Amino acid sequence: MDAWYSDHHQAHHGQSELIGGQLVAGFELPLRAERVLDAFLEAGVGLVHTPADAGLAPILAVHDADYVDFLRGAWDAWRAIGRAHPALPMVWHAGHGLPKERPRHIEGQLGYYSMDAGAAIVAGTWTAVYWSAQCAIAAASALVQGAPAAFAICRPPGHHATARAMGGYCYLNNAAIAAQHLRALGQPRVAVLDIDYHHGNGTQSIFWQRDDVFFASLHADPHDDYPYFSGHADERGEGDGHGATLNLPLPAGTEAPEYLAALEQALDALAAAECTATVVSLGVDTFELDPISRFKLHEEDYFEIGRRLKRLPQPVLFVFEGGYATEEVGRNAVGVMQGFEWEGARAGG
Ligand code: OKP
Ligand code: ZN
Repeated sequence: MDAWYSDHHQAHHGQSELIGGQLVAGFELPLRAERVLDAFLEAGVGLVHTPADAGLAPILAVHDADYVDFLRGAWDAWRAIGRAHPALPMVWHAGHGLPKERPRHIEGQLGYYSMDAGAAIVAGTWTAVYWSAQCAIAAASALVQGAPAAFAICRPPGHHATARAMGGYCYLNNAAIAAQHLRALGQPRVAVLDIDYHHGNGTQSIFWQRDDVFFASLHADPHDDYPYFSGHADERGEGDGHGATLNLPLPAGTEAPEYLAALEQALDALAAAECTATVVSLGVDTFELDPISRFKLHEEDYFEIGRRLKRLPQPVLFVFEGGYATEEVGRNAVGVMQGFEWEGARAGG
C-alpha cells in the first residue's frame, strides 16, 4: 500500500501544552510524523506521495465555514494584539447548548471554537492542518480509484476536532473528512474504526445522527481518561444514526488479549453494518511506553492488529492519529500496515 505525506506539518511546532496544571512543551511533535515516514520507507511497504491540493471543499463538507475562517486567521489576530507566544484558549462557555453570540476578541473566539486548552495555535498551524487534511483527502481519492488500501500520514491528528471546535491536539478532523469524501465519491456506506487510545469524540459527534457512516471506537474508559465527556458504552447515536455508533471503553492497564477481544467485537459490528469502505483512525498511543496513556500493548501486537484488520470492509484507509513514544511510534504504526499486508498475501496466496 502507498502512503501520503506532506512536510508542511513541520510548520506546526513549538506548541505549549497544559498538563496537570503546568505549561510545558507539547508531546505532539513534528518528529512523530517523520518517524512514521522513515519507518514506512524503511519497511518498504509502498511508495510515498505528496498530496495534490484538492482545495477547501472537502474540508467544508465536514467543518463549519466560520470555524475554518477562524483557524485560518487566528494567528494573525493573536499577533495583532501583540502576542508572540502560542495562542491557547482559556475561557469556555459551559452552559447548555452553544453560546448565543460569537465574541469579537480573539481570546473569546479561541474559547468559542475549542473544547479544551489542548490545541495551541502557532504561526504555521493553518498550513499544517490544511495539508494534513489534504493527505487524507488524496489517500481517499486513491481508494476510489482502485487502491485496496492507503495510509495517510497525517499530522496534526484530527479525531477530537468537531465540526466547529478544536481540542486535544486536533483542528481539522482528517478521518471524518476522508469518510465524507468517500461518500461524496460514491461509496454508499462508510465505516470509521477508531483505535487511538483516546475516544474519537469529534468523529463521533460529526456522524452522530447519520447512518451512512458507522463509527466504532476502542479507547480508554472516559470515567478515567481524556476526553472524559464522551465514549461511554451507552452512546449509540441518535435519530437516523441510532445504532450506527459503537463505543468499547477499556480499563487502564489493558493488555493485548483483552484489547484484541474488543477489536473482534468491533469487527463483528462493522461486518454486520455492510459498509463498502473503511477509514481507520490509527493511533498507536495504546503502546506500553506511551508517555500520556495507560494501555499495555507491545510492539508485536501492532502486527497482529494489522492482521485482524484485514477483516474490515474493503478498501481500507489508515489515517494516522496519536502515538507519543517518539522512538517507537514509527515501527508501531508501520507494524499495523505490515500485518495488514501480510494477512492479505497469506489469504490471497
Ligand atoms: C490526542 B490523540 C492527559 C492529558 C490529555 C490531550 C490528549 C490528546 C490526545 N493527562 N491531553 O487522541 O492522541
Ligand atoms: Zn490519542
